[in-house]
Amino acid sequence: MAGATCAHDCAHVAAVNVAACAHEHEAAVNVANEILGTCLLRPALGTVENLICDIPALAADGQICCVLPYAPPPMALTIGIVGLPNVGKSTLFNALTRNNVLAANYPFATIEPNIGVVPLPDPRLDQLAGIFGSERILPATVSFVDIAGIVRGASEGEGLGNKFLANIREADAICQVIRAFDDDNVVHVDGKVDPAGDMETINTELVLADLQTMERVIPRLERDARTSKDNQPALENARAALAILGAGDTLFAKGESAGIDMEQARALQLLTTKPFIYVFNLDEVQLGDAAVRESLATLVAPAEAVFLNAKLEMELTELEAADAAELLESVGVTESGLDQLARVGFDTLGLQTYLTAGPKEARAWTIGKGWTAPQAAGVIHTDFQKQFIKAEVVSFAQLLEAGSMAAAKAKGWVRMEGKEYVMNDGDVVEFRHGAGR
Ligand SMILES: Nc1nc2c(ncn2[C@@H]2O[C@H](COP(=O)(O)OP(=O)(O)OP(=O)(O)O)[C@@H](O)[C@H]2O)c(=O)[nH]1
Ligand SMILES: [Mg+2]
Repeated sequence: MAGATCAHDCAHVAAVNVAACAHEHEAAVNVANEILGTCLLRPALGTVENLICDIPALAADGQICCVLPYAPPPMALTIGIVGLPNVGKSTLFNALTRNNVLAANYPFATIEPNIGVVPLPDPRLDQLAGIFGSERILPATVSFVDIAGIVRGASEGEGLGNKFLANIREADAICQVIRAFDDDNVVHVDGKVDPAGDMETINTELVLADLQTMERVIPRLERDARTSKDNQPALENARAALAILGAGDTLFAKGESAGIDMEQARALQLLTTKPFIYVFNLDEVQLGDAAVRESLATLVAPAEAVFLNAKLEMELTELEAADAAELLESVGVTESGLDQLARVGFDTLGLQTYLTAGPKEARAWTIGKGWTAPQAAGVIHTDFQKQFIKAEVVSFAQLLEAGSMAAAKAKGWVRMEGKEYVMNDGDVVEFRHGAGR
């Protein structure tokens, strides 16, 4: 599946694959190291360890050949885009990633997945680069994976079937695109625009895909449980998850309240354990209509809803920032689709960013909410975490108010924090560590 983004010789990746399959861990690491200088297997996989761990799984799904130019930071938010055919997934993908993959007025225009890495908009970075005179800016990134449309009966082989769902198995969140726009010229696979019905169809197919996974997983867990009593809880957890899926519910919606160990369920590669973000593709009139937005939001609550017009988003990419903002405002919207998706994605997944800056670069790093300073340092380099000493921290707002690091220090706003420090969004940090000494 080497697509338009494939920038590297896939034979290398196949070599890693072969080595990994032969359990020659060291050989695989060597080959991976060789190729990692210039490329990555997937944007979500930042380290050699991850690459190696995921190779057997990726190989099993035939995903091994998708190579992207190396660039992303170690932790990037990856969002998989799903929905019925012809609802605007690829149009949205193109708008988000400023790409030009086929978006066409017929079902199943997309067959192979498209992967795009997008810098996360963060106006703080420009200001930070100004303060430090940084040569370049490195924003955090969000990756989007655009896949083929799913139809009712996909689990039974209808349309393109559901095998391609494996392409979003690595995604952190699932973004479901739902058509609400009316346009007689754009075919709807079920003959009518019906947001609630479409969501039901997609949710059902995702649940059925998980039930198929369970058919493979449960017998294995049963065998494990017979071998050792210690494995019994894992089997029971899977059975409880199976009961939820069997009732037609997603694990994201019902798992936690039913006492499911979601970490364990996630490890079983069940798609519906992932957080869902719902994107309604509205026309311009609907977009400005609060009543329409509210009625759609109630369909998905408590999950978050994003409202946008995919075609308009596409037009926005061709405009200067000020003109784009003006056009959005003219239809009653204050935030672009990318801004909304990134914000909701970060919220849903409990992510935040912290900042580093110097003369070379001003950079944003993605971490979880509640992470400590050493954990945050580990995102830059695992050695920084292992040999963490202290973190010099100032909030972005205070640094901006002071105007320089020296002025912020003079005001006593720059703090020396230790191992227990819990990071805040927008902390500007310099880590002291013993690595490389
Ligand atoms: N009127 C209108 N048409 C749209 C909008 N978004 C997408 N379309 C049109 O809908 C058709 C399908 O768009 P795609 O982006 O290819 O849809 P998709 O969901 O990727 O479809 P598959 O790849 O077939 O699953 C194209 O002709 C688009 O121009 C929208 O917001 N309004
Ligand atoms: Mg498409």
